Parts: sequence; structure tokens; C-alpha cells
Amino acid sequence: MSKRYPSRLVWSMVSTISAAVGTMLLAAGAHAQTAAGTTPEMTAAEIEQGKKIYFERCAGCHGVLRKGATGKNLEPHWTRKAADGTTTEGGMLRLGTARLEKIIALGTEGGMVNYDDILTKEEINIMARYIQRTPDVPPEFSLKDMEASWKLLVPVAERPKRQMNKINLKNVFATTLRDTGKLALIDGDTKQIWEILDTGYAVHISRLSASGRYVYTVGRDGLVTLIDLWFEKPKTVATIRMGSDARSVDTSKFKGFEDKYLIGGSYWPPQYSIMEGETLKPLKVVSTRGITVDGEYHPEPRVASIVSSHIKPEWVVNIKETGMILLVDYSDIKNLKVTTIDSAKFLHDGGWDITKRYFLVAANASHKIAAVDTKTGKLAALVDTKKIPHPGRGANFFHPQFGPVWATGHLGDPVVSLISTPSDKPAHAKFKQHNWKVVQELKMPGAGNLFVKTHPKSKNLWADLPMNPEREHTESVYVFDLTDLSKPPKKLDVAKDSGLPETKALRRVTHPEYNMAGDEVWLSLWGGKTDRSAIVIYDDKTLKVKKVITDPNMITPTGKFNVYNTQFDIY
Ligand code: DHE
Repeated sequence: MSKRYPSRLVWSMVSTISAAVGTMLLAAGAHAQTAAGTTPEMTAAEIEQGKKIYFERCAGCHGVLRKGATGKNLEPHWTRKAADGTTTEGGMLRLGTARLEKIIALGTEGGMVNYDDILTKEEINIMARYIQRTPDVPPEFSLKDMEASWKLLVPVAERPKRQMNKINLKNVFATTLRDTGKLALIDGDTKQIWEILDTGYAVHISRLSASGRYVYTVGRDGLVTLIDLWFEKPKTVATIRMGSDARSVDTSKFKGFEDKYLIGGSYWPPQYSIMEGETLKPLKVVSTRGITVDGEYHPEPRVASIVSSHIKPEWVVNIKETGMILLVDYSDIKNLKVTTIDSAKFLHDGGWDITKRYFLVAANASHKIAAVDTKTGKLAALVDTKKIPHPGRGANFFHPQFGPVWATGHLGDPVVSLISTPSDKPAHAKFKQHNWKVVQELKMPGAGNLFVKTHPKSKNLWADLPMNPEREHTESVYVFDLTDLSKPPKKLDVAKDSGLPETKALRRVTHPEYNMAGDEVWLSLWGGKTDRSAIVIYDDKTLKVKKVITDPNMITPTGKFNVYNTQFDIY
């Protein structure tokens, strides 16, 4: 263990020592007091518990260094009460333990969820005190650390030469079982769970190889898992760790480079890593620390969404805190060329327009969508939108009045925004005047959308509301009729339709995903770890339930990635 993760061992030693010193001071009756205020007392065990909960639950939104991004800045200068008892600094209200406990327990209108049904009262109190301490800094993670963690479980030569099962692989759904750190591979034709495999902690997204044979997943602990669908049952053939916190992966998809490389983006350390696509052998690590679009140094610019270009040997790599979009040219990774495009903060998730030339990404703190032209390598537009756009991958369709549009939902406002996107078709020339403008805002019953979805064969646009505080919205999905967008969306009560007994805690309905044929929509009914969850499948035409997949092992299902739609970026 110490040989494989030397820096981790040092990290745990350092934190143990600092915790021990803290305990000694406190035992002697001393309060750690600084100009910024008084640090509340904590035992070494409480500090360790706070650190664990912070990295598992909070760092994703607030950042490891607590400088803030999707979530607010949580540095001590404003979480601690002032030493002299005053509660303001620079006009801002300082928080202190009691106020922080309330915020953690009940959430905020700014979008922070309530933790009173996830953490105990004691844990909430520990967290309120922990975030008044100076942030703990985890170790770096080098190419050597990656090499030490790399496990090639089945070398390429020992893998099947042809598909050894009779499953229609194109219609398999790679389904995240979030809180168990597992991935369920579900046969989309029979709707049976084909296999459940271990993956990384709180596994996040799945992406497909260009071939459609391999599924790549990434856990929030930075563990990448490579799964081969050609065995009789899906099998993990390689794993590697890229750091201690990560969210994104994609392969090289340009002609001649298909699956030669895999890129993974880390939150901590802030960097991206390039690996061999079929083995995960690590090849290169590139730091993303640097200067933001505002000209300030940022020590933790995390890698958010990544996609593989269809028209060049490049990945589009979106750096959250700097607001920079990188085009990383993988044709010569020894002499890596990177185009750096200024956009806006904080970059998060996004998807292609219908032509797959422009990548549209949410700059959520700026309430903008940035569109990058992957042909010219330049920013095409920065589009002002309503608050906190969160597109997932967005949704493309033809609007009768405005032509091709790309849709995004919003966490912060009750609308789905439609943005006009360019088209080379002569018949579409009349729509050019609308390009890169929000041409319509479809009204939703509340804010808190995470994902929208449609399909080229569908006349519907599906929008979830998992982050809305009202049960009637959280547990439902809303369906717009694309043939008449003046109509309000139809509400489907997914929790009720699942037939499962009601639960005290809210179950979030999230991530609509089409099957390969584009005639059914799969939704996750995401309950607590001990609740019964389900995947509820609707007929896209009749909006009637076709099937409910539920199983004791179907714990906390969230993202679902249809092999064919993910492989070809169909949305
Ligand atoms: Fe995600 C995509 C980051 C919380 C489900 N999420 C993404 C992407 C990023 C991201 C950067 C884009 C990846 C890409 O395309 O390469 N997500 C984050 C966070 O930082 C955040 C806010 C907090 C955290 O601690 O991780 C976060 N995400 C969540 C959830 O709580 C969700 C709802 C449930 C879960 O499984 O964790 C969730 N995120 C998803 C899903 C996608 C995603 C399903 C892929 C959407 C797609 O259709 O491609």
C-alpha cells in the first residue's frame, strides 16, 4: 500500500499529525485563534470524520480548497465568526457554527440540497465546525502514481476475438448505481439486468469506445474502469486511478485514432491524463492550474466535461474555474498542441449541436452557454441565458419558426432555453439571423432541472426536476410536445407510475435516456440507499409506462447511458 500510494500515505500522516497537534492545543484549553476568527474545538477523530465527509459530499461543488464554484466559497475567512465577536467582514455576513449547521441541514435557495436526511445531527455539527478550519490539501498524483495503480486484468491478446454473447449490445444501458459504486449493464431489449460490476466510488459517468465494444466509467475517487462487452458476461479488463477526485472520460474518436487513447479529467489534482484506450496504460499527465479568464491565478482549476471531436483528432476539455476551453490535439501526444479558448466561468457540462461542429457548454456561474467552433478552433458565441444552465448533453431538434435549436434546462430558473444553432443547409439560411440567440424559453413548473433529452425520431422533449424542493416536481418528469411548443408540458408522476410504496424521503426522478430505436424513454427513480429505487420506462408516443425495472440490487440509480446513443452522441 505504501509503495503504491506514497503520497497518500504522507497525506494521511500529515493530517494525523496536524489533527494530533490540534487536539493537544485544544486539550490544553487553547482555541486556535487567528485574525480571521476563532476555530471551533474538534477532536482528532472528528477532524478525520469531517475530512472524509467533506471529500465525499462537499468537495464536488465547493472545491477541495473550498474556493467555491457551483457551491459557495467556504474558506475560514467567511465561515469563522470574527475573533472580536463581530459577524461581518467586507460587508459579508460571517457564519459560525450555528448558522452553518442550519445551512447544511436545510439547504439554501441558491441550490444547495438539504443534508438533514443524509447526515446525522452529530455529523452536521462536525461539518459545521470542520469547514471553519483551514482546508486540508490532498496530495498530488503523478504519472508514477498512475502507473502504480494501473491493473491490466485481461491483456488485449487474451480478450475475445468476436462477441461471445447474443445480447444486442447497441441497446444496452450502462446504469450508474451511485451510492454502491457499481454499474448495472441492462439489456435494453429484454429489460433484464445483464450484469452488475464494481466500479469507482460514487461512480459518475459512462462513455463508449468508438467501436461500441468497451464501456469506460469514472468514479468520484478517480478510478477509471474499462469494461469489455464482448465476453459472455461483461467483464472489467483494466482499471487505473487518475487522482483522488474525477468526473469525466472520453476516447479518441477521429478516423485513424479510434480508441487509441483515453483522456480522463480530474477534479483533484486539477489535471487531465492521457492513457492507452484499450489497456489504460498511462502515457501523460497535464496540469490545468493557471490563470482564469479574469486574469487571476487559480490553484484548483478542475476538469469538467470532455468530448471527442468528430472532425479533428482533438478533445474538447472544459476547465471549470479558469473558464478556458482547451482543444487538445492527440495526433502527437509527445509534442502536445493545445488551443486555449477564453470563455466564462464556471464551465460544467455540455453537448454537441446537431451538426456536431459546435460544442455548447454551460458557464454556470455566469449564466451563459459558451459555444466553441471545433472547425476553426475559436469561440463561436457566449450566449446569455437564465440562471445556472445545466444541459447534461442538451437536446437538438428542428424548431418550426427558428430552425435547428439546442436546448438546455436550468438549475436556477423555471425554464428550458432553446438556442438557435447554425446550419450549412441552403434551406436554413433564413434562420441565420437567430443563430446563438435564445429564441424561446419553455416554461417549467419550477427550477431545479438537471437533464433534458430528445431523439431524432421523437416529437417529444423530456425535462426532469430532481433538484426542485417540492415532492410533486422532484418525483415527476415533464414532456413538451415539439409539434406545439405553446402548450404547457405534460406532467408524468414517475414515483406513482413506478407502483413502489411511498417513501418519507424524496425520490428524485432524473436523467431521461432514449433507447436505440428512439421510441422509449428510461428514467431513474433515485431513492435513498435503503429505499427501493427503480428505472421506469415510458413509451415515447403514448407516454404510458412500458416497464418498471426494480431489484434489491438496483440501489440509487442515476445516469443511464444507452450504448448506441452515447457512442454516436445522439441527443
Ligand atoms: Fe454530474 C455529467 C460534474 C453531481 C449525474 N457531471 C457531469 C459532468 C460533470 C459533472 C463535469 C460532465 C461530464 C462529461 O460530459 O464529460 N456532477 C458534477 C459535479 O461536480 C456535481 C455537481 C457535484 C459532485 O459532487 O459530483 C455533480 N451529477 C451529480 C449528481 O449528483 C448526479 C445528478 C447523480 C450522480 O450520479 O452523481 C450527476 N452528471 C450526472 C450525469 C452526467 C453528469 C448522469 C452525464 C450526463 C449525460 O447525459 O452525459
